[in-house]
Amino acid sequence: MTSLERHLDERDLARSLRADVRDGLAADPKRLPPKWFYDARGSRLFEDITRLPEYYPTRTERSILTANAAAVARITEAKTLVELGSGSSEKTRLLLDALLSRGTLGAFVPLDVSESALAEAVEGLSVAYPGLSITGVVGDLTRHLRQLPDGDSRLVAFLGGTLGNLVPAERAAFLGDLRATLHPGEWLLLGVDLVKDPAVLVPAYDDAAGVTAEFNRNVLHVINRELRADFDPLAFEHVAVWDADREWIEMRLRSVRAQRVHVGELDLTVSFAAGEQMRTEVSAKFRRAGLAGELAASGFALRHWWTDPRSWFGVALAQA
Ligand code: AVJ
Repeated sequence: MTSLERHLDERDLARSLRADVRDGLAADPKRLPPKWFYDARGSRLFEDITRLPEYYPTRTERSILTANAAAVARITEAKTLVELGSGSSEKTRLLLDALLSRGTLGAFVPLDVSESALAEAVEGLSVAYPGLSITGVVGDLTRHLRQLPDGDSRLVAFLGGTLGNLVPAERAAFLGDLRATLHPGEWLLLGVDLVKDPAVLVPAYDDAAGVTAEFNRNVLHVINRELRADFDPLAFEHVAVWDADREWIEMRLRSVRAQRVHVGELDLTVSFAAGEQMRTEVSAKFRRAGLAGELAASGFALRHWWTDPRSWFGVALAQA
């Protein structure tokens, strides 16, 4: 029992990439949104990142979910699991297994922008969970939440710390939208990376093997291919900095020399000064109290909070 609902196609994606690149390269300072890292190569590089010794979030969140998935199932008794930005199905399986043991679950609804990644995940899960109704939704989590299938007793999982890719105003809009699609009493399971010593944070985004640097530069390969641009990725250096005031990691690309880049599809030429830095990602880090406040402002009540022994990562269970 599987199906796919499409709210996005190649033309929508191409249109939004063009708009993001046009706006981002015209901004001062220049910026590109992190969602364009994830073509097939970028998704593979991100999978590699999750296994790096310095990148603690994935394995830390997994340990928290392993310890608490049964509690999530007992508390929520969810009939439908919705997963936003579904990604690695390993964590999904922890939740599916717990909800199936509890006996409440009937349906799984993964939402992702990548139709190929989604189709693959749906295929794999339909074999492992033959009795489950699975509806993949191809969509953008900042635009298509309202199109999620209606239901009762839904649990929406948004894991991995991806909420941190949104700046505060975007988070408020996203959480407000999500709250508006849920009925009172339905649940949100949110995984967030926590504020900690920059000596731990910075290497997680600037690993010794250079995988994150390659991931960061991948956005230039994507733009070259999709928009007929001529970025020389090796003329840009990876930068990761901790912004202590805003409590986020910022990834940037630094132009090693003065250079001009042409973007054929946009009929656009842009100049970079030597040393100029372009922001490619914000990865915000949270504190329990701050997150509880953001949730409350959007109409969610924080009901449970789980963390690891070092308090490096947090998993929040909130109720609409
Ligand atoms: C997938 C957004 C959670 O911010 O840690 C990993 C992406 N960027 N290394 C994160 C990422 C650099 C990751 N998220």
